[in-house]
Amino acid sequence: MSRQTWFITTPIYYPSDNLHIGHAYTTVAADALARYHRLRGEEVWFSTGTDEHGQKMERAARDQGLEPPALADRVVSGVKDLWATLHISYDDFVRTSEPRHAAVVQALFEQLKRQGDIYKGEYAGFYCEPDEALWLESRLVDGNCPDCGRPVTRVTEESYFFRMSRYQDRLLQHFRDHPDFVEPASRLHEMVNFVEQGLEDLSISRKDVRFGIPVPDDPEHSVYVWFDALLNYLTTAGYLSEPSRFSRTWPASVHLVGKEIVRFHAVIWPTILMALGLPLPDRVFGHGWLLLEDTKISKSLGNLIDPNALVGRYGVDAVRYYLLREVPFGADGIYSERALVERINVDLANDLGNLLHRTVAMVTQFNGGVVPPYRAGLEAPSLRRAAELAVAAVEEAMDRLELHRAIMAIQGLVRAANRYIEDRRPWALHRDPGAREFLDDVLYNLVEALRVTAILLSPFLVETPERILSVLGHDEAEVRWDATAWGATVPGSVVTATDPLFRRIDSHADEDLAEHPSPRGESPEPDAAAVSPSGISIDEFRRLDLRVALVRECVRVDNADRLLKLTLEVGEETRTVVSGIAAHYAPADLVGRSVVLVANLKPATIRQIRSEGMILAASDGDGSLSIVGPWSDIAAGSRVT
Ligand code: ME8
Repeated sequence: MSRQTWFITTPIYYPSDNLHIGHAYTTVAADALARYHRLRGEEVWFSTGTDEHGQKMERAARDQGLEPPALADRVVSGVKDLWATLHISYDDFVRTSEPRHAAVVQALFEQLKRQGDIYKGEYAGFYCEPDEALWLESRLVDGNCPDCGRPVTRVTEESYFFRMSRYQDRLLQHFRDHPDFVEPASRLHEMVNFVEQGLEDLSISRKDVRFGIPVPDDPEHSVYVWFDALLNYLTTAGYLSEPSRFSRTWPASVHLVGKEIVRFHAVIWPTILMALGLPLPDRVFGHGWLLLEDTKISKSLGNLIDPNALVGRYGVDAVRYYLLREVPFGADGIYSERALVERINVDLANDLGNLLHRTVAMVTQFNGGVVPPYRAGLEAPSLRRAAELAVAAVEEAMDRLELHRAIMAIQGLVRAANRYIEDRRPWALHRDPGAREFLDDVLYNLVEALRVTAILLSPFLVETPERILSVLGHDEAEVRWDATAWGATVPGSVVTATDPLFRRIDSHADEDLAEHPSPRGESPEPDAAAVSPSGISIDEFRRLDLRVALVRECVRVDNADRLLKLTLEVGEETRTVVSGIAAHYAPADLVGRSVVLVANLKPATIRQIRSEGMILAASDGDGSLSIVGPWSDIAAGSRVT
């Protein structure tokens, strides 16, 4: 494909009310992807905007005693402020009320009508106002909207139709030829099923909507809000207004959307593009929802969480980090402020902040604040290898839009650097006059690992990378992807002490396991000295009932920073286990994974929860921990012998 620009879009949001954390989630994710591609030296176009027509906007405005344009103006100004607060680096903010957009919609409507893809008929169906979706009776579920389950209203009126049915076979063929067109894969299957049931022609005009784009030559009708909204992607790519940019930018590389609007983007949108003779986007990625317990965070449910307030409380980077790291991108996840605080305390303050603090303190104390020369070869390249692996892992994860995995890879590098300090013990090298050159290498490697970490973090965090680089004596100009190659730190650079990168937030009193950060619940650490040198007999070993268990659910334990409560399936049985691994794993990392359970451990009560066993994990004594599990699929309940 000759396209030169990497083009990413967010949905254009309804400015019917202030946006909430769910909208911030999509937009921050799109921003991280846009920043990543810019970092790689690519030309990027990143668009977002607002969807200002339709019944939903009219009703919201009426409820507030306003006309829709006045409501939109007010909300859009807040949306732009929010994107500034979150440092969203969009290239274009398109409002569907703008003349440049109406021009595109009307021109394309006319083109489709001329070529016979739009015709006038009679619409008899049902309308779901919250989704702005039209349905035939045959698609309703128990008389309600099949997407959201809410009531629908009957609509019978003259309408223009788009001959979507014409494109059914081509669309199915496109799904077959481009298995990455809709992601995650489960959403592609839903779309295939939907289309295989038969595509009907789509009603694309309404008579009772006052604020909409008028149908050319028939202003009694206005263009259906979704037909209007989807075309925003062409408006922002420069269709009509900037043909040369359009040819560089279209088709879009990624339409990032929430899972509830995948159907509009993966079925309706490609058929419109086929009719227009335009190439289809490379990917439609439908991410999951942020939920409050089991309920989607939404405007209509009123359970809003204001991202402005969160940024005010915790800072922009903490909020961005939490949004992108906490939930595997694509899956649903539960929003929790407590989990946000834990991410700040564990990942940002403890792991990253301490690494910077310790490194600067050691370079200052052992070498007068000057980065020492690197004598390649003296020191085993373990940290360099960890950095190179992290760079490759970030590349792979970002190509798959697995943002959480990209951050996990960076976390891995930070932890490797912290382990490296424990391992090499620079303070002991400093006391040994014969180890001077060795110490120099160790200090150099730590500074270098931090420099690479800062660059890797720069798509995700917007203030911290620069701070790290400036503390290390580097400047912002060095933030380029190829600068992640090892060895760019120039010996002789001067490091400067600084305030902590992130301050720990005192959440709650320390919990039970403060002294035992192992996954062993309340059971004491085994006393190594008590193990008989002659070993245990096989019968003694068999007294342990070890079982494969499947993690069905996992949640954080209230008021206990380190504890997770796991619901395990063990054969026919369900067990609850409390485990002190929250500093190492987020609940979403565990659900669906198999672990090994000590099934006959005496139950213990931890934080008023009865814990029925313990799961096994390996730890290396300096903070790393890895859960132990079977190597291949095996039934939950299987005995481990
Ligand atoms: O659907 N979790 O606009 P909208 C995750 N105008 N993401 C969420 C979310 C949540 N709880 N709540 C909202 C529209 N989102 C149309 C789009 S595009 C041509 C037209 C995000 O204001 C997510 O991206 O209802 C979702 O798809 C979008 O906001 C819906 O925003």
